[in-house]
Amino acid sequence: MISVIPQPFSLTASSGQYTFCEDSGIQFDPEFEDVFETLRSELRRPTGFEWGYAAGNASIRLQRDAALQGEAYELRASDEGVVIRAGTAHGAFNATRTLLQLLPPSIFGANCSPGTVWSVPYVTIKDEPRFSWRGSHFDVSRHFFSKEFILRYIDLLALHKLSVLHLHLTDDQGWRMEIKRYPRLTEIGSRRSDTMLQYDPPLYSGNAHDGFYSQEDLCEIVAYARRRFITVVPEIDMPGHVTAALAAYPDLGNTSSMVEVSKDWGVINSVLNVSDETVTFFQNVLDEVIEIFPSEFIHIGGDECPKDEWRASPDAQARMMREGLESEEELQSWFIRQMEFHLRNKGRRLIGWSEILEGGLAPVAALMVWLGADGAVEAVRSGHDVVMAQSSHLYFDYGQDPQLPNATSWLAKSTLSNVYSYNPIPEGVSAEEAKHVLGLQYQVWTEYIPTEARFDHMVFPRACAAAEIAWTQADRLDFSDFQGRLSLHLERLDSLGVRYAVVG
Ligand code: TNX
Repeated sequence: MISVIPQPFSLTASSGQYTFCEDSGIQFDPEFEDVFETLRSELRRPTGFEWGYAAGNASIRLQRDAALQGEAYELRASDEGVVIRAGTAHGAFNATRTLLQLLPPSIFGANCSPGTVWSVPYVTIKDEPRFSWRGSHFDVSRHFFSKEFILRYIDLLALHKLSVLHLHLTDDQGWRMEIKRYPRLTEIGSRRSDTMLQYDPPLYSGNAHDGFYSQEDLCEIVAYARRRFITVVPEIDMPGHVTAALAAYPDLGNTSSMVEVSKDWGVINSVLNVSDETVTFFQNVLDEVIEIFPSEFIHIGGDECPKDEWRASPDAQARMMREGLESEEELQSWFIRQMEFHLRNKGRRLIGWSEILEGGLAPVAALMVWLGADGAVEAVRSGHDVVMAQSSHLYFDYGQDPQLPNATSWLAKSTLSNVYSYNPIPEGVSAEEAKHVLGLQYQVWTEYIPTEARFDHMVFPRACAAAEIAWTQADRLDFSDFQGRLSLHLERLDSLGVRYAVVG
């Protein structure tokens, strides 16, 4: 059985298979040298073969074909071996992800499997993605995860041809990125005294929780991802979800009362003040973020910012007067625009959650839609790009087993078929407007995901479904066919040591 996830654009199989042997070599276009190196190291360990460069008679050929654009590739396996053609290294890399899935699942094993017949079926595949933004969000604030775990996750994303890792680096419960100019952000902000285990009735772990990434760690993550054609999009959440920053630098807040790095979940009332100093502080933070992360988009959060403090603050009210703003929602937009302007000056684009639409969207900002699709429709109609990330289908902190009660207090469920059925093009949007839908991503909020095993369980296999709907053309999507392919794919995840959920 041929099982490729995500399903390629077209795949034609014929009878027969090509078998690799000890002498199998790889030939590659010089532009694809990095792709060759990565593939070689992946093939070596499980097969025990060398996979050296072969000038003639190679078993795998990575050829450049300028007619193929962007991420597109073609892969043909026949009695002459495997020929991969692509116009870019990204396309060639995508092809190698498919090639690995044509081999026996033990190709993903950590150990050498002598005696395995390393063959691929004769097949012709032409492939290209439906969307360019095929993402996973990862909340490393609510729980800290090690750099090594993130690197492993990047390989898993690449295997599924995902293209974006959105790191949610800051929130009320922890600031996880080293900022050289403001060391207290991590000295104070990366540590909380306790962790909520259950919302109602409240129950706590009794243990402190901490951790952060040095700038060096983050550079390593970015470089590792880049080699696998994954863009890391950093998020610094503001002007709400900032309790960790306020604990470190109380002057950023609206009141004189001290706050602690939060041990509770939910929406917290303490938010940033709107002084010039606070705006500058966060612009300075973004400057360090830009240095580390080369992504076009920089995420500034913008979600769930309660307005009570601004309503009560004479300074905030004075700012509204001065700037001619009529509501606190407009004040939030004003704050976001300060960041947008700053990022634009540095050649970057701002992206933020649904709520940044509320008081008017900054000119070139893009919207990450987690709430209703109305926001997406409004944004695309006014010429803004959107990334679809709706909680109705793409929140992987939600339970996935229809039989089990929700482990979390959040109400919704998101089963595998629910994820697969998600339509990222909002209803009523024209074909022209739909071009502003860059793609989709699933979110992994980690309030109730304290361990790596739990992470695997919540993310897989739903990530496989999300990857398919982001990559594969809508008319090729078929849930029962997907389930058939998934059964073999799970053997690959077994080889990789992924502790996926077994549901139903
Ligand atoms: C809402 S989505 C949030 C997060 C929570 C999540 C839990 C969004 C932009 N904000 O802060 O972690 O719900 O499902």
